[in-house]
Amino acid sequence: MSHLLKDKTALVLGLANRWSLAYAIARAFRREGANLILTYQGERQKDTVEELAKELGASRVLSCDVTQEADLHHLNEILRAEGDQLHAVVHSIAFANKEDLARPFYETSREGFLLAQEVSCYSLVAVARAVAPVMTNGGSIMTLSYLGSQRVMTNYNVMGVAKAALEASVRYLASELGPNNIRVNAISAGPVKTASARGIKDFSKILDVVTANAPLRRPTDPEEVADTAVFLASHLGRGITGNVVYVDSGYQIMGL
Ligand code: IMJ
Repeated sequence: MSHLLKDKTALVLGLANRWSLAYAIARAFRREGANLILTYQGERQKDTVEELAKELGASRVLSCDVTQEADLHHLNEILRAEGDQLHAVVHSIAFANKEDLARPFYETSREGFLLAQEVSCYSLVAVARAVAPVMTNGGSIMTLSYLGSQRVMTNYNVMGVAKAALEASVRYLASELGPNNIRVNAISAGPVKTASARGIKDFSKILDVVTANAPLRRPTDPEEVADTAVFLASHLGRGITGNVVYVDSGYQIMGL
């Protein structure tokens, strides 16, 4: 069996529970021999993530709220103190007020708009700044996106705008970190039933439409997203940066 991430250390941010895409990615990274560092946000998540970390065989679990500059500074210091370099970083973080995903986009408040941008987009920039100095031998930073960044998807609203900014941030970061051999990409996943999708109106209908019309005629499996993350983190992905890779059964190409 190949171990695509042997001797590599990966930091995974945004693992909340077993349904998280970050969980599937961490599992696949571990399968490929990576040393894992996980972060959680807030005391409420601590126990869950520590338990999953044990199960995954992660070497470290750190508290990190990406909206707090002090937390990112602390993350940077811990990574420096570890001594070993970092090779891969997975940013799987997004948030918008629930009301902003249910009412017309033009009713989004200034506060709600800025919150979605801060948590879902600016956090990638802040994380990149915190981790780049420890990626001394080059590396791969990746984030998760969704087609709602490019097309109007019902109720995605303020998140669509945040994902558009996130994908643009990927390109600017890739341009600036490329000379240090740090690659930056996004994986645009098809709809998956995660905690972030639960409670979203008509989510099963959206899944049915994708399944009926996507070239592969099936929904996106978290493990397909995770294997693409392995590829991007590994030597195999060495020529790819600034890209948005669709892992969506091909749905994105369809005009319907
Ligand atoms: C989210 C909203 C509307 C439509 C949606 C989604 N579709 C999909 C999602 C079709 C697939 C899930 N997604 C891609 C997201 O990025 C979700 C982000 C999100 C979800 C919540 C729910 C709970 C909450 N805030 C949130 N913030 C961001 O309070």
